Amino acid sequence: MFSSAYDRNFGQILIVDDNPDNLRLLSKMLESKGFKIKKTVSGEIAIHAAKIEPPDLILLDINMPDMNGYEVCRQLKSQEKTANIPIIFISALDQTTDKIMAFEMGGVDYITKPFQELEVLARVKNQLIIYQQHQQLIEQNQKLHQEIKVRQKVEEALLAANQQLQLFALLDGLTGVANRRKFDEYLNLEWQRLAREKLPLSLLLCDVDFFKNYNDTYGHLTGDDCLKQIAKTLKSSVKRPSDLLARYGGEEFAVILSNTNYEGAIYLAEEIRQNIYSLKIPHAQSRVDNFITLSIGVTTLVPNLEMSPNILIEVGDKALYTAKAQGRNRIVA
Ligand code: GH3
Ligand code: MG
Ligand code: MG
Ligand code: MG
Repeated sequence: MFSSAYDRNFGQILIVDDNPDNLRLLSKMLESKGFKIKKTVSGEIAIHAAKIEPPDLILLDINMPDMNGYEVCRQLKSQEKTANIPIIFISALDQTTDKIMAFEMGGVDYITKPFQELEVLARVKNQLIIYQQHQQLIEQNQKLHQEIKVRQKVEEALLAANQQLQLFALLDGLTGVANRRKFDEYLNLEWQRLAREKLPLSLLLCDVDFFKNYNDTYGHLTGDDCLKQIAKTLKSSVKRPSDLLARYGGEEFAVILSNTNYEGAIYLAEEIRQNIYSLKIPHAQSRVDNFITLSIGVTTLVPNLEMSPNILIEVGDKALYTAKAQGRNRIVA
C-alpha cells in the first residue's frame, strides 16, 4: 500500500546515532530497500549536513555524548532551512516522559530500541509519504501565489491602460486640451451644479480670425502649429481649477468659467485676446492686422434646470458673430 503511494525522489534519509553498530544495521536495512542514506555519529555534524543538503527524513538517537537528540532537534527546528524536515526519534529510552519530550521538541514519531526492522521500515515510509504530500502542497501553494501575483499585475496594467484610454478619449489630439466631448460633459455637470447653487456660469467662445487665409498662405502644417501655440497660450491664461479650456471646433476654442460673473468673464476674455495678440504670429493675409488675432463671444448666465445649457452656446455664438462683424480682434458680450 505504501510503496505505491511513495515517490522514490523522496528517499534521502539522514541517520544520527553515536552507536556505530546501530548506524550500520539501520543503514544497511534501509539501503536494501532503495533509500539513499547518510549517517553520522555526531549531532553537530548532523545539523551541518542537514543545512547543506536537507534530507527528506532524519532518524535521530537521543542519548549521544556530544549533543543529545533533543538539542539536535531543537536546533534543526529553529532554522528555516531544516525546520520542516520530519524527525523520527530512535531511542532506548522508553519512558512516556521521554516520548512526550520528543514530540514536544517537534518529532513526528518515536521508535524504541531494540527496534523491529519491519516496524522501522513502515514508520519511515509513512513519514516520507506525509512529507512528500506536504512538500507538494507547499509547491502548489507557491505556484498559486505566483499565478495570483501575475494576474494582479496584468489587471493593474489593464486598469492603467484603460484609464489612459479614457483620458485620451476626452483630449484633443492636436492641442492636448479637452475635446468637444469633455466640453459637453463638463458644461452639463456645471450647469446642474451651479443651477442648484444659484451661481453664475460664463462661457467664452474664441475663434481665430481669418484662419482660412492663414492656412492658404502658410500651409496646413504651419496652421496646425499656430493652433498649438494658441492652445498653449489659452491654457496658461485659464488658471482656476474649476475652469475648462476645450477645442470646440477647427479653429474655435471654448472656455467654461464656473462661478464667474459677467465682469470676471469680460476681464479674462480681454486678457486672452491680448495674450494671443502678444504672440505676434505673422499673418500677412489677415485683414485685421499683420498678426494672428482672436474674436471672443462672452455669455454669462445663472443656470436654470428648466433650460438647456445650449442657450449659453447660442448666445455666445451670436456675440462672436457680432465681434466678427464689428471688425474682429475684439470681445463682444
Ligand atoms: P473668420 O475670421 O470669420 O473666423 O474666418 P476664418 O477663415 O477663420 O473662418 P473659416 O470658418 O472660413 O475658416 C476656418 C479655417 O480653419 C478653415 C479650416 O481649414 C481651418 N482649420 C480648421 N481646423 C484646422 C486644423 O486642425 N488645422 C488647420 N491647419 N486648420 C484648421
Ligand atoms: Mg545513543
Ligand atoms: Mg470658425
Ligand atoms: Mg475663424
